[in-house]
Amino acid sequence: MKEKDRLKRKSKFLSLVLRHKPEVIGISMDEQGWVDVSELLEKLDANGRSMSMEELEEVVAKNDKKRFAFNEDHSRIRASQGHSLDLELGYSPSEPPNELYHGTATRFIDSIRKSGLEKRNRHHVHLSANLNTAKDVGGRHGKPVILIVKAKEMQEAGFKFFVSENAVWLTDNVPVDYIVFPE
Ligand code: HQG
Repeated sequence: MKEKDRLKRKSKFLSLVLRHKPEVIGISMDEQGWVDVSELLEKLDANGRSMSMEELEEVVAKNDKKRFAFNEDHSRIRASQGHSLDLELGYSPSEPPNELYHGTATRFIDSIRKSGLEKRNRHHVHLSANLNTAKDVGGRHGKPVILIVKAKEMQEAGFKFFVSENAVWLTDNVPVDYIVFPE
């Protein structure tokens, strides 16, 4: 297997464990999503998914979206965002730029026009300050379309925004009034 594919496979499995289903390897996670690194390595091993500390460091460092973060002394690790588990990540509210972008697929537009942006299976609605990122995110679901979110206006109306450690903007939901749809 190519080096890049090997890392991607490991990263995908880590996403499963750290964002969605820690129970697949029976690991305990605290309420902010952190797990103990030595327990993680042990349990990966026990479940036929062995990884050395060097490999784990490599996955964290080379991951294309910097999805995972260590604590200061690298004794604990967590996913920076993207969870479906009900956690309290502990990010403080931040002041968003005037506009943020949400990439979605054309087939969702009618539904979004009715109910706004919902978090669906995830913990938050994910927004980006960067158009290209939004386009890529939308392309995962079909023909991409970019929605503009009037983030500053939302915040002024009392909605909270958070930025994850890897620069993804997070909010609870986006009502239709704050979305600019393409013509
Ligand atoms: C859509 C990736 C119908 C929403 C990316 C999206 C991101 C609605 C889909 C992160 C809707 C949910 C998240 C409504 C929202 N009606 N469809 N009312 N409201 N939707 O994957 O934002 O690679 O849960 O537009 O980089 O695509 O995992 O969210 O299309 O940051 O690290 O429902 O996932 O990061 O899909 O992606 P997702 P997303 P990772």
